[in-house]
Amino acid sequence: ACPSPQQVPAGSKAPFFLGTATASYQVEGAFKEGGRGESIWDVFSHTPGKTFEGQDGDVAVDFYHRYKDDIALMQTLGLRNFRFSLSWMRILPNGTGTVNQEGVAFYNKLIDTLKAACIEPHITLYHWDFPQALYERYGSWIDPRVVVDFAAYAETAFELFGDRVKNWFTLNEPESYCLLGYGSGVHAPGRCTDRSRCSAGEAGEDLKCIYYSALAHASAVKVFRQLVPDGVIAMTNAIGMSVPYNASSQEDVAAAQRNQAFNGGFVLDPLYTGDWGAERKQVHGQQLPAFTPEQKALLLENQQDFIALQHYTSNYAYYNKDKPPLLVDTTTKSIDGVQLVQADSPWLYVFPSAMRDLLNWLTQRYNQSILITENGVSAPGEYDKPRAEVLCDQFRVSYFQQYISNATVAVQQDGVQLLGYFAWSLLDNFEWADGYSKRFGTIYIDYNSTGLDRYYKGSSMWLSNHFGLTGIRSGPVANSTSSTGG
Ligand code: PNW
Repeated sequence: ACPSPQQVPAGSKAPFFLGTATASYQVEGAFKEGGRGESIWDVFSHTPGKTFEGQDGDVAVDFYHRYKDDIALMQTLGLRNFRFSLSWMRILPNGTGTVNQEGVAFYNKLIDTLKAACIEPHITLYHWDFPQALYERYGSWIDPRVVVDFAAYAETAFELFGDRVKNWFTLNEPESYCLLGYGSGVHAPGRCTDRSRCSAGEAGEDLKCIYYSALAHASAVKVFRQLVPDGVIAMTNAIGMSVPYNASSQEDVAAAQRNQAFNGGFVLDPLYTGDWGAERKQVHGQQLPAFTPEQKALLLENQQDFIALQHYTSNYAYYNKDKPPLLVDTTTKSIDGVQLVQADSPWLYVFPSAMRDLLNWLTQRYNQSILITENGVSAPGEYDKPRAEVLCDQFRVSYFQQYISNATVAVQQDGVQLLGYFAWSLLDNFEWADGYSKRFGTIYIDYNSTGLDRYYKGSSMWLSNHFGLTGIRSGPVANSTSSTGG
């Protein structure tokens, strides 16, 4: 028997457990194997001009074939928790209908190998790879049929794996896939109103997407309570913190609070109140699809077990008298003129103290415990640098060290209830529109080697040490053909 994977080991410097995370399209590859159906990300990445250098997830980091080796790497680091997502199209190639037994067999092997290694599986049902067959029928998250189809897929997954897997997530970051996939069009399915940039779409689809995502989530939670009564479930949400630019300005403080409620409450307000937040109503008005009394009841009666927070970056917010109050300006330069350090990804600035502020804001607004399901960084220049330099990823170590210590202070001094922490990501992987040019992994992939060889970066060893995990090998060691080591 395995000791509890969520118990904090003696010697840990953090009062919460550690895991690492991945997502199906970003790591699996094997896009035409095992009876897998097509997804919107296959189509999008194969469309010229959509991703960095036209890169795609056809092979990705070949996790589909190499998962045993990767589990062995996790074991060596002492990792006891692993979050991954199911490819909807491996289980239901057309999104609905007949179950593909080969896809089920793959996830059964993955789950059973993890369990044998005393690593707890945490499953995300949907991490952005929507079945193309359903997209062609009704356009995915902008149509009510998605609520029924997602709940049916969720039911299938709970029935198949719920006997062994007790930790579940419904949808990964609706605020990301709705705004990027239906607002700006830079992610699949590439819809937006600007026809010069997108092939399809109309105004308001990003809001419809959030609306149907919230309803699909609640419908899946409802099924979950019947089928996996001893499990826990949540949606994951990408949330940053708006910090007042000038803390002694009442106007900046108020502007930052409005911006925080507007962004941080976008999806969580509907989940916890059954309705849009006041800030959203003010800004979007009639564009917001209204929740009916039945839908409100569905949301309120099927609440998640905790907040699953994905946090990478934050900014300063300030009052601008020339703008409507809810269109708040932000900056990455402090009032003292200090510029926040930029990661390799242009949207990601390092702002560690905002982690503590955010955990407190969420606790005050929703009074829930929190699980950090993603936190991580791409380090400047990692794409081009020689391997030896990338492995010595002091930038990422420093990021983790500062963010985790701020989370630790939030627990120990502010009373935030933090359940655990998943670093993004276990492995370098397909970073969506950025292709392989951004490396979020704590384990390096040599994309030039035929075996897609893995190497520990310093950050994986730092995490293992910080959480008191090095040397822990509680389970039977999985068969490994891996020759990588650190
Ligand atoms: C996450 N932000 O999305 C996704 O869940 C991962 O699949 C992805 O690889 C990872 O971030 C790194 O990009 C986010 O702007 C994208 O704060 C953007 C933000 C947050 C999360």
